[in-house]
Amino acid sequence: MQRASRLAPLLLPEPRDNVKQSDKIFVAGHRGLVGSALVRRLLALGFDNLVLRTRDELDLEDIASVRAFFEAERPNHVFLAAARVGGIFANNTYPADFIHDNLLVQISVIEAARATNVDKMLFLGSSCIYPKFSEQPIREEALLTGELEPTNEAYAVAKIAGIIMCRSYNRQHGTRFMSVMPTNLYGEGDNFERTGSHVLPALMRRFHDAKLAGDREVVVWGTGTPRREFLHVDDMADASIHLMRVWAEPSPDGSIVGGPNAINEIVNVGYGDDIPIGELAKMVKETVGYQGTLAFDTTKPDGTPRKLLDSTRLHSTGWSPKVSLREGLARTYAWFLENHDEARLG
Ligand code: GFB
Repeated sequence: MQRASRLAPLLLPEPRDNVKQSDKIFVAGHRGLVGSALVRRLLALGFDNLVLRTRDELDLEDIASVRAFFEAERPNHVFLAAARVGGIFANNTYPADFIHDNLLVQISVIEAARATNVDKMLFLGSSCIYPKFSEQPIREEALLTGELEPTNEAYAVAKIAGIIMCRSYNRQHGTRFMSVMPTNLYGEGDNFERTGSHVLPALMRRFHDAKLAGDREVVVWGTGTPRREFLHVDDMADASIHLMRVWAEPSPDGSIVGGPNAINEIVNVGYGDDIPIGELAKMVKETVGYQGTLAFDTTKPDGTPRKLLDSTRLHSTGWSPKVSLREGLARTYAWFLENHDEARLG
């Protein structure tokens, strides 16, 4: 596959006004971890002309319903934050669901956005769709240069298809559909169920339950040696809105931020450093106040050994993260305690 930087656009997107506070913005997946943070941040920034639909109100996998919704609402901009997501166990156990559901949502929303002339759309990829053994830190150019991590190959192929679909629509139809690649996200509104969740909320739930039950030991999956980078979801939301407003837009000197082909260039959104899972487990243990010991179940998969992102491209636009892991863990646990019943406990 040709690199986006060498892919000359067939049609150049028309420069349009930037994102205005009066513009209508559709946040697809607004009740999820990223979607709910996007709504909080957009409202805080005065973007209050939001159109939101729950899963019961709009089935994003239903192509005809999504098209009818876009025809009726005609949003100016879209954050495509809806997806079937999960941790290593969920991805490894339900690959058909991950590829089927994510492809359908992407096809429905991307095509409807084109057909109704959405000004700009931001699509969410993920750091786990880079090759398993990418050179660290991972640059955007690494996409599609090597074997994928087997445990989440189905999800990765679906997300890569979404990125290529956005690029293809931009080239053929002159749309402005951009893709960002977030690292592992966590925070208020996360999924805390025992097996299908990501590592950070899964461990927080496990230490919490063990503390209440007086268990002497908590099991951590794998060897604890893989390293992960964690970005708080409020930073992710702020970076996404920042990029939607500046990336591939004219800068004061008249150049296009990110270069003439920026709309087709993915942008990594990372925190900037990573830690071993074993270290994370100790930090979560301290946050929860659990006094017992850790044990590692090496029958469980480790997954990708490391996936630290190179976020130079994002930092070149003047953005940097604000929430440290220590602070983010404290905020997440406080939210969990206040919202224990609804924290998607499975
Ligand atoms: O967040 P996670 O499940 O997914 O992290 P990935 C998995 C790592 O944490 C592995 C270890 O090394 C696990 O062995 N781990 C330890 C645990 N204890 C636990 C636990 O209780 N639960 C979980 N889930 N892991 C995901 C992709 O990869 O990254 C998704 O599978 C998504 O598609 C996400 O893209 C961002 O970070 O390995």
